[in-house]
Amino acid sequence: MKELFPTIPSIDYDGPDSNRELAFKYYQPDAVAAGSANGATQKESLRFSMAFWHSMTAGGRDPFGDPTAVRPWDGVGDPMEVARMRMRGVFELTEKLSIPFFCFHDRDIAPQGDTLRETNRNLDKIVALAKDLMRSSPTRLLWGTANLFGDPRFMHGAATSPDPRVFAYAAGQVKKALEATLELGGLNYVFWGGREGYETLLNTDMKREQDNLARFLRMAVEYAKEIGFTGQFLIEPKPKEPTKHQYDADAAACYAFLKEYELLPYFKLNIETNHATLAGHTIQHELRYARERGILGSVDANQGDELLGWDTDQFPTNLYVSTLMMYEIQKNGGLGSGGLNFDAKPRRGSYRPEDLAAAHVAGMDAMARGYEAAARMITDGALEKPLAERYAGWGEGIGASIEAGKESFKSLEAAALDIKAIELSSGRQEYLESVVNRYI
Ligand code: XLS
Ligand code: NI
Ligand code: NI
Repeated sequence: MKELFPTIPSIDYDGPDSNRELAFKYYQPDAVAAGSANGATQKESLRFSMAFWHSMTAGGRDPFGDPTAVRPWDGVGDPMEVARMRMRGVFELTEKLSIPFFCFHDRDIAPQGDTLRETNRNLDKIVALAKDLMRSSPTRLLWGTANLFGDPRFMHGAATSPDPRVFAYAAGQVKKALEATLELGGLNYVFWGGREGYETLLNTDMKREQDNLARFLRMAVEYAKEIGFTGQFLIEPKPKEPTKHQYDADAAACYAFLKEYELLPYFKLNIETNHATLAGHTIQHELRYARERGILGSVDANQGDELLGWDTDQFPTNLYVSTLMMYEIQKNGGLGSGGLNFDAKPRRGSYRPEDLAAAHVAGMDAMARGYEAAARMITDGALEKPLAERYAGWGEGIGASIEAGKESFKSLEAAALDIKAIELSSGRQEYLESVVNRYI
């Protein structure tokens, strides 16, 4: 088959001193990952994924200007032919970059028709092409999802629309997206509630909308069972944008929602870096919160801009952040069926196909380097030892007795009444920050 991206070679490892744009400086797909107990390779441990919507469908449009990206399907008018080229494109690029997975929304990969029936027919054709391409390619599907936010019919929400016809349409769409994900052997299925929220409470029955969202998710669980889809369901928290407030605002809000509606056994979270920062949290906070509750499922790896308050979806290149991310992920025992999906797009000025490849290289190197640093940090117990010391009081005496449930306000008051000064130990924050720096 003719190459779509002839200027992008197969990317190889060139070492940390290399300054070749299209070469890995840290990521060695076939080398054993640092700290791996079972000899897993970096490729198997990092589980990178390419986001179809950013890498294939989007072209760099922003609110002030037209697309800038130069792509092989420019000027090819027929939308189905463009869709076929893009699907071939994602396989070509993931193979050249040693990225084992990709992810898509239903509407990224195939054009809409006049009716859902027609749209589904388009989707079927492209899914068949993807399945065919998989026969001779190592690239696999990390997750599928449905775009329930782009079309004007979703302006007031999808599963949370005040109009039940929209709820029905969204249900039909997710049914089909689940079938497509199953057909392609997808390992997970994602729900990101882009329009599941509100612009103003003046026109919103919040309780009803959340009840309906829970109904919708339950139907998805039931349908998955019916068709034999055993992949992991994931909710992707995000506080706002496009709506003013989204119900899946952050990991804690998702946890409360899943618990309230008894959906916890069926869902984990897909945590995105830029969404964490929009929610006023660090990505480490979101990963930690999710892992401590056993619901850390997957990661959308990107980063925001500290000076811009929206989802800029930049490729993640911050080593400090990647190290702490990888720390949490390794502490979680990896991501299971999840992965590191680059929900990221090159800047508008990085318009060449080579920039798209270079952006992935930069992100993969940052993640690989963070992974290695985190593994060394964990092997040395660099953070664990000071942490254990800080909480040592809970392992003995009154601390152990409190944690064993043997104390009460009365008994504790009796123990406290005659304590004079309490000499606390230092939190040593700056020292610990310097410890992390040493490993990067
Ligand atoms: C948007 C989200 C979206 C999800 C998939 O901000 O990140 O891209 O990952 O619907
Ligand atoms: Ni995302
Ligand atoms: Ni996002």
